[in-house]
Amino acid sequence: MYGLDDDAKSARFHVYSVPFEATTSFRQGTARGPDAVFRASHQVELFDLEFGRPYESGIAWIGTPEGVEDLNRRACELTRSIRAASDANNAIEEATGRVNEIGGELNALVKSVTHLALESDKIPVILGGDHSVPFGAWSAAADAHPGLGLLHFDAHADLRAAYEGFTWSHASAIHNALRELDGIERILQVGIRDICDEELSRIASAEGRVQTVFDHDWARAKLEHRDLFALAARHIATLPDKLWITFDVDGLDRTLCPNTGTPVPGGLDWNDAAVWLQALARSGKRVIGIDLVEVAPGTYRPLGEGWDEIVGARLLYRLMACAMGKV
Ligand SMILES: [Mn+2]
Repeated sequence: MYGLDDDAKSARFHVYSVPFEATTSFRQGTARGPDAVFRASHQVELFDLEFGRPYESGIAWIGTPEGVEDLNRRACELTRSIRAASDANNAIEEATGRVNEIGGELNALVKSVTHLALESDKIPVILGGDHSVPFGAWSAAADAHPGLGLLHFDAHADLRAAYEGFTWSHASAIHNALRELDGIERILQVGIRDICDEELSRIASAEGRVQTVFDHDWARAKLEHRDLFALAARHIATLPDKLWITFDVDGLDRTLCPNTGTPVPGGLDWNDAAVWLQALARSGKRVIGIDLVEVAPGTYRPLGEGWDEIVGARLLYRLMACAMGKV
């Protein structure tokens, strides 16, 4: 990956590909994300003017854990049949139950590889796939480091309970983390601009466990020429010392992810994201794991061939720089 030849033993970062998108609700394609990001990584300049030299820590591409592709194929077939049905019936209910079981199996698989990486003192990097993919990784991380913080970049709050009947829906990722993972102490959400009433109440009832920086508030701070670095640093300071970063690429402006599954107008531009990541890298917090989800290489190419994955590969590189803490 990134044109490096690092072996798994010496590399600090272990990158896992998890091409799973069973509950994608609008536009498919993110299961092809990991391979596309891998290919695009070869075009990334290893010296990053702002973020230094993440490659010095060693980045090893571990590949796809055995069984993931099969789970994805089975679950996608079931979701297709559910969506094709005109009304609810017993068969649909049964198929939905099976999708939920498959989601549980995927969680267990991702949890076990993440656990292995953490145990051998590596920084696991999970490349999705949709936003349901990293739940198992967060679970392993929360077990290993109770009191963990989650830094969540996204257009969506992902606080829906069992969206469309799917327990492990991409739209329920943070809801599930709050409900199931006591080891996650606090969540900071950034870029959020698509949210329903139920999700807003969920934030309120979490009593400070979830803190949300809405996109419109960030945009206003920009217009008012406020000190964005200080603003980001203040929010990051409220997180625990150990963090997992979960980055849904649709938190970025849509021009940076034209083929992602559920795009929303607005969002962080490239340099806004850099401000957040610089603030994080300089915060003294320790990043113990990373996931990047919802990158989709598609056929809509307003900015030329391979744009979604070029952005994904560069973003992932910077996320790893944050985990090195040297910027
Ligand atoms: Mn999203």
